[in-house]
Amino acid sequence: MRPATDALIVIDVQNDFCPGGALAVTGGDEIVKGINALMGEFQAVVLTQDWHPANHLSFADNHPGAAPFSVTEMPYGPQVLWPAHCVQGTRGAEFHAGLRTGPAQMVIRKGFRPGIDSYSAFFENDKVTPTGLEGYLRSRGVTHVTLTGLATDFCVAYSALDAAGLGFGVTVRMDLCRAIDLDGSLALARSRMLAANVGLA
Ligand code: VGL
Ligand code: ZN
Repeated sequence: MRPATDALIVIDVQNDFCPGGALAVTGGDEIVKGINALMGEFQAVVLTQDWHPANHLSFADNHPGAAPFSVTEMPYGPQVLWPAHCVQGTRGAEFHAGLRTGPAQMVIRKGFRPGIDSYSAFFENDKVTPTGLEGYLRSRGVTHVTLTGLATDFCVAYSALDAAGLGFGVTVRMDLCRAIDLDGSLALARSRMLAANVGLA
């Protein structure tokens, strides 16, 4: 068992990010067994859930004429326009059926405001609106986070970088993550994480 100061954060292991889903990540379902096993080592386990309203502005469908995976400018900066995914209350937004959810004490939902996306489990994409996860972890005495889940180059990497910026020790279990890899995004995420002193295990 790891010390209570080390929390496992499982990012977005949801149907829409698994094969057959609306924004499927190659091999997204391959990591479920390993994550389930890892949960047994941690006293603090948090799951995150991408949780968008149908009118979310990160969806290409909500920008007439825009192609999925194109980039638009939002008030807070550039934003990839995704296929609609993880819509609140739909099957696609549910956790993968094989994921153990019982060991988690906390489920944090993000991306629920129509006008702003939230890749990170800590801050929305404007980099200032908090999700509340930092306060939850600090009040439990957590000083280190271990990250797994989907997708390596978006929600996992943004969460890792924010956690490091907040002063947490951070390890990303790369073997228990899978990437979207859009235009070199995986290589970029990897180098940014290394530069931020995130441990890639
Ligand atoms: C994610 C794109 C859009 C992720 C979420 O979980 O990495 N990526 N929404
Ligand atoms: Zn999303």
